[in-house]
Amino acid sequence: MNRDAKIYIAGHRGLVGSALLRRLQDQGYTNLLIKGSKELDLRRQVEVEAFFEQERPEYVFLAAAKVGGILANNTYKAEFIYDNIMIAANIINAAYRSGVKKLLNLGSSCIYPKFAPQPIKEDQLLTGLLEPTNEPYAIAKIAAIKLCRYYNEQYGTNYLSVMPTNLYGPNDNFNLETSHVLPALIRKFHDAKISNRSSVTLWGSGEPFREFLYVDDLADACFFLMERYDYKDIGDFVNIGTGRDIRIKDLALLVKKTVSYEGEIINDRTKPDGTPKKLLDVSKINALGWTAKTSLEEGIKKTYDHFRRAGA
Ligand code: GFB
Repeated sequence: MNRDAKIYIAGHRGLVGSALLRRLQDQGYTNLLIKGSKELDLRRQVEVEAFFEQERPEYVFLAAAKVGGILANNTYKAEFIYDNIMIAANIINAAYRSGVKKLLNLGSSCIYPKFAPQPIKEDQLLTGLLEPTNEPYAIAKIAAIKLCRYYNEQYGTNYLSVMPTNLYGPNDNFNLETSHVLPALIRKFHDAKISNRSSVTLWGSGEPFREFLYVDDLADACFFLMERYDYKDIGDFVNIGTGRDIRIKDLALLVKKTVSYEGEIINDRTKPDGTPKKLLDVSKINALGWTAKTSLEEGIKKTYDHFRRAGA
């Protein structure tokens, strides 16, 4: 991508989009196209087509989505499936109609079957039933992968898809009802510490395992792929992760230590555990020459520092 190439980052205010924006700005890209959700409703096909017609970006990072943790996914199922299908279908089709050179579509590790053999390889897609708590989101993300694949096959487009593991980092969502586990634990331990509360509640049993990738590492991987590889090199999609996971209850202890909280941890078993384990096989992305750099300890420290500075 030339430094003056016109690059559209869909979802630039979100966790992933803002990390992509940081990375591209750091690399000296000056012609970055960003639109707030108030200015452009990506669920409206006519608005999206008019935007692409008018702006004609050369490259697109499709990081816009309705996202959330296990409770949000399990509560707003219709919104998660509708919004995410519309966003992906509108952007991918408008990219084709306006001649976008290359698009990178952000997926999620929840596309895989609940009980896929671990670590999960890319070829496990659609080999079993999905985790019910995030089936709507997963179906929408699978549809986006297939849209890219079939546009590439029929129209000769060059649309890549990446499947990151659970992400965290600066500018995450720290709302306790809709967030993912890591930002939720940072907020819970921090608030309990400053309010001198005797305990923090952990949802579920704490027994599931999760893999966590620091979001700036994901942005680095997306930039790496967009720069060096085409659809013909990587196929339908590629997993992006660290290759290591941690039990939720041990994650809680790690965040507790980072925040220096002294109180108790109590389990709320009325909340769902979700998938027992979803460790990604990252041999494909590693073979392409990319590996994650940020350790979980370091990433949590950086995220907590940013959280305190931002006064989130
Ligand atoms: O991060 P999380 O909400 O999403 O939950 P998933 C991960 C695990 O952490 C679950 C537990 O077992 C939760 O029960 N957990 C413990 C908590 N305490 C908390 C808490 O305070 N808040 C939250 N949120 N969880 C998501 C999908 O699944 O993974 C999304 O729902 C997306 O669609 C994302 O795919 C990557 O990892 O279970």
